[in-house]
Order: sequence, then structure tokens, then C-alpha cells
Amino acid sequence: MKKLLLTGFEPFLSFPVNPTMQLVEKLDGTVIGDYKICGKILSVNFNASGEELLNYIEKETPDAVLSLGLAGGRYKMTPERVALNVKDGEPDNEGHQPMDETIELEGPPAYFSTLPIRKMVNRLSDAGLPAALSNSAGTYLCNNVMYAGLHWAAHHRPDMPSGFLHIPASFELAMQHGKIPGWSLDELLKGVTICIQTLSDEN
Ligand code: PCA
Repeated sequence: MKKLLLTGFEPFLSFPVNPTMQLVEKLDGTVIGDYKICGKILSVNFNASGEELLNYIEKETPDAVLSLGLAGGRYKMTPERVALNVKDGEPDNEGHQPMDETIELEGPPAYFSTLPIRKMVNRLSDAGLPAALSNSAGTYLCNNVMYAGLHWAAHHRPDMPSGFLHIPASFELAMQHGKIPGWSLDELLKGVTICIQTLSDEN
């Protein structure tokens, strides 16, 4: 059986819960398609999260990596197309706020996702779940982790599919926040499962 490293994030900024954390905890140890899921939670910390991901990859030696992030305010499930070599944005959970910085000094300006992102969007849509490709993972922690994974894979395991899926808020978070749309946790779970199944079918 193959192994998929599935990551989520802890709560951050104005989001007191992070549904990616709940989904990863639910899916850890389960099997989807050909993949046994190994779930891990990353910190919202510019100086640590990339390193955390790479440590998990080196320790768990997964066959594929899918990282999840909350995109509070988005209505759709959005596989990300590209990760930029940029750190910039709101403060992280340690209060660190980089501006216009590069993630990897010698790295390329960007990496494309190596996940079957178009097929994921099609399969999500066929299942009645709102979905679209996203052309920007932003320049905050999600982009940081996506870039770190793709940079590592480009140098060590170019055959290992790696990439990022942004998800909308859960009902629970939407109710607490008050200004963003939310999906039920079951529908979020269904969407993530479809994306992993699509990846399994492709490999
Ligand atoms: N979403 C943030 C960081 C953590 C998360 O779940 C982002 O989109 O960068």
C-alpha cells in the first residue's frame, strides 16, 4: 500500500478553529484508494512550517503529499496551481511578519503543483461540490509550505506528486467568525476524499 502525507494547519489570525486540522485528524490512519493516510499538523510559523513539512517527508517517506489550508472567505474547494518564492503578509502565530522576502534564495520564482489539479476540480464538480482551480495560494503560510514541498521534491523525489488544496471554512468556523461562508465538515471531508481518490486513480 502507498502512503500519502496529508497535512493541515493549526488555527491562526481571526480563525479560532482550523477545519484542516479536524479533517487531517479524522483521516489519519484511514485508507483512500491505494493510499494509507498519514496525517500531520503544521504550525502557522514562517520560520518553522516548511522545515516541519520536510521533516515529516523525510521521516515518513510518503509516495505523495497533499497539504490542506483554510481559505477563509472562499466559497469553493480550490486546488492550487502555483507556489511563489515569496513570503509576505499578515503576522504568523509567533508575530513574525516578513515582507517581500524569498523563501529559497537560490530557488526558482515559482513551482507548479504536481497533483492532477484539473481532474480534481472536475471530479469535485461532478460530485456537486463547488470547485475551481486557484492560480494563487497567496504569499502566507500555505504558499510557504507548498513551495517548500515542491522545492524539496524537485531536488530529491521528482516522481512524488506534491501540492496544495485550499478549502472553505466549516459551519462551526463560519458561525464563530460571522463574516465568511462555511461548508459542513462532512462535505469538506467528501471533497478532500475525492481529491485523494483522484490522485490514487492517476498513479
Ligand atoms: N491557511 C493559511 C495558513 C494556514 C491556513 O490554514 C493560508 O492560506 O496561508
